[in-house]
Amino acid sequence: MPRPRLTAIAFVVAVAPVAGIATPLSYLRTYGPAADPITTLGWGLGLIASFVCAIVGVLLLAAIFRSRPEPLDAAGRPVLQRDAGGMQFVYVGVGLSAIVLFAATVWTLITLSAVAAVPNTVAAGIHVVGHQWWWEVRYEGTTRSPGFTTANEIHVPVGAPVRVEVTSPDVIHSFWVPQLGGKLDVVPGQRNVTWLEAAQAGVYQGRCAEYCGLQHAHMALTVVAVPAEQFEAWLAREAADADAQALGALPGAANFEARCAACHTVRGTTAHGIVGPDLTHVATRRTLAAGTLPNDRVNLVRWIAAPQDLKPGCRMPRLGLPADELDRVAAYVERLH
Ligand code: HEC
Ligand SMILES: [Cu+2]
Repeated sequence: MPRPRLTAIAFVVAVAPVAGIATPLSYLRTYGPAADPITTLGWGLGLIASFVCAIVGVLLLAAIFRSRPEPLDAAGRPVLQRDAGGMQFVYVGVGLSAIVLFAATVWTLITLSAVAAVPNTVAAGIHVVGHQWWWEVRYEGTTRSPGFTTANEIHVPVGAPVRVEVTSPDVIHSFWVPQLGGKLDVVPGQRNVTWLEAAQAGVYQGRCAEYCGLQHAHMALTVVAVPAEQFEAWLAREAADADAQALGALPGAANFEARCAACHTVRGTTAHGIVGPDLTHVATRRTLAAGTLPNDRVNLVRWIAAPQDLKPGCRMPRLGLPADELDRVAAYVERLH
């Protein structure tokens, strides 16, 4: 093998694990009390397992290479040894393994109980519905803000727990934001509950973690953690209806109503569809179609023109809009902030 390639491989082997910790989907470094105990446990069990492997390896090598003089009888012939002893090592080994495994079990149970129970007071309650292949996100109403529905992007206040309840109308999905919490299966006919808490402001990545059909790989979600005041402001903005009057005056309003309203809701207008994501404030989201595309004008036009090219099999059909209508509808959607 040529030298540069060897160097490259060595580099990847050495750097990948370190770089891996820094990737947004890595669970090797987490950012909050719903996830940290799991990470600590993971590293702990990993270290224990490595240590045990090392000890066993060393003992094995010692047994292989240790030379013992073969016992001979008076005439110089090898003596057949029936029982050379050594069972005590087996007892000691089994005993030590049992202690280590028992300790690991207890540690696991303690970790589970630390992360499983939702804290008594939470800053918000969210109901997440896993659809093929996007996330509907319903914020429960509070005394400060009425409930509302959005999609694919969850906002949370920094340093406060948020309760997350998950359901599915179609197949099994799994809700996973590795850096903020454990995985939770999303099972039709079942309400499962977990929680998230971000200790630091930031944007965290989530994924569907249970294969759920063709576009499973394009079923991402984003969690945006911001200081409490910013979170309250976001809640108020998202809970507000769209400005129906301003929207109604846009040239694309009638086209949207005719082509899109059967599947999409824009609160405040006559669009009440529930097949696809609520679009009331879609222009404020970072991505389109569950992380498939960054949300900008070019991608919005591409998406509306040909969702089946960008996310084949998704539940938004190719609508075949003529170019001028496409432009008007895109301009309308862009105003949904
Ligand atoms: C038959 C139902 C249906 C129709 C009609 C429809 N959509 Fe969709 N739309 C969906 C579904 C389902 C999704 C989610 C796709 C996914 O991410 O898998 C979606 C996603 C979207 C998204 C991305 C939303 C987000 O939160 O990321 C936009 C924007 C959008 N549609 C705009 C439109 C516009 C504009 C029209 C009319 C020209 C339209 N849709 C017509 C079903 C529909
Ligand atoms: Cu999935």
